[in-house]
Formats: sequence, structure tokens, C-alpha cells
Amino acid sequence: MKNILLFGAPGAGKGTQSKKIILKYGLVHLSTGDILRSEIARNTELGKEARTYMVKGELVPDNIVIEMIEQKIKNQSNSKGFVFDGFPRTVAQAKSLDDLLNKNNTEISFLLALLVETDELKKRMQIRASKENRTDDTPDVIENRIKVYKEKTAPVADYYKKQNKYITVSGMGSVEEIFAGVSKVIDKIFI
Ligand code: B4P
Repeated sequence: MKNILLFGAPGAGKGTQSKKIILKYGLVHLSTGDILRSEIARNTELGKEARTYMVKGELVPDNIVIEMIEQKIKNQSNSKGFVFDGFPRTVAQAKSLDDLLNKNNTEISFLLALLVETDELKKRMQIRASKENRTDDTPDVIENRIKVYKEKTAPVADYYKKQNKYITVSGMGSVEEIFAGVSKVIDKIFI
């Protein structure tokens, strides 16, 4: 299986690039952010709990997201592989994902980090706020999400560096320019 972990700060373009990767390479998209927003929209118990964290820009507890991902992987076990978008966001989630994939006789192929300057991240999320009305795209919450990213999520990169699975690509420029860089990396590894 081809399992790509798309990594980056909030607003780095993980969702945007994931959608293009799955179309080109026939992989399954697993975005914990999208799954959580869908739970919120359906007003499920999980959604109600997740919302209390997301509106503050905090991470949803590990046990909730790990269970969600486990279900999704089980349901799609015959796929060619996954693009993990926004997961893992903590080292505990990364360890659980490795265990889960090992149980299915597969592993993360590589982590692809989208590198974007902080001012550009803020600009993109402010633009998204006006288009999508996301409750976590207000200035205060954006600041907190970037802080949480540095404290809790950035160490995930070190975890995969130790496994020699860490690759970077520029996340600056147009969506198509970035996707050209992303495709180059994927083609080099898989073809
Ligand atoms: P996510 O849904 O993962 O949101 P994100 O990190 O903000 O977005 P992403 O990087 O995907 O950016 P996008 O492509 O949309 O998470 C939301 C929240 O859910 C988290 O804060 C957390 O509370 C919770 N959560 C999710 N996963 C979790 C986990 N594993 N554990 C715990 N909690 C979890 O791009 C951003 C904007 O920029 C878009 O409007 C896009 O159109 C624009 N854009 C993209 N590329 C561009 C480019 N090249 N140029 C200009 N604009 C661009």
C-alpha cells in the first residue's frame, strides 16, 4: 500500500493538496478535520464533544481521533493506500497509527511536509474565514492553532525523521505550482 502522510501547519494547504493527490494516484483521503466537521454538522455526541475543542483551536483528544481513524481504515482495507491529512497531530497519534498500519501489514511510506511562512498561513485562513464561515478561523483562534501546532504537532515531524521518512516540499506559490512539487516527490518514490 502507498500511505502518504501530508503534514503542515494549520492552513498550509493539506486539504487542498490531498484532494489533488487522491485523484491523480487513486488513493483514499482520510482527513480528521473533515470527519470531525461532518460529525459536528450531524450534531452527533462525538461532534458535540469535538466542537468544544475545535472552536478554541485546541486539539480533539487523541482517543477520539484514533478510534475514528481505526474505523475508517477498517472500512477501506482493500484500497491502494491512504493520504492522511491532519493526522497524526501528536506523537501519541503517530505511534497509534504505526501500530494500526502494522496490524494491517502495511506502514507509512513517507511524511510530506508542506513548508509555508507564518504570515501566509494567517492570510490564507483569513480568506477562508470569509468563504467557509469556519468557527476556528477567527484571529484569536488562528493564533492558538499555530501555537498548538508548534507545541504538540511539530514533534511528529521528528518522530518520522528518526524513521528516515521525512520529506519537505515548498507550500508557497500557486496550488498548481505546489502540486507539481508534490507530484515530483511522489513519482520519484513510487514509480
Ligand atoms: P484541519 O481541517 O486539518 O484544518 P487546517 O489544518 O486548518 O487546514 P489545511 O492545512 O488542510 O488547509 P487547507 O487546504 O484548507 O483541522 C481543523 C481542526 O480540527 C484542528 O484545529 C483541530 O481542532 C481538529 N483536528 C483535526 N485533526 C485532528 C487530530 N488529528 N487530532 C486532534 N484534533 C484534530 O488550506 C487553507 C486555506 O488556504 C484554504 O482556504 C485554501 O483554499 C487556501 N489555500 C490552499 N493552498 C493555497 C495556495 N497555494 N495559495 C493560496 N491559498 C491557498
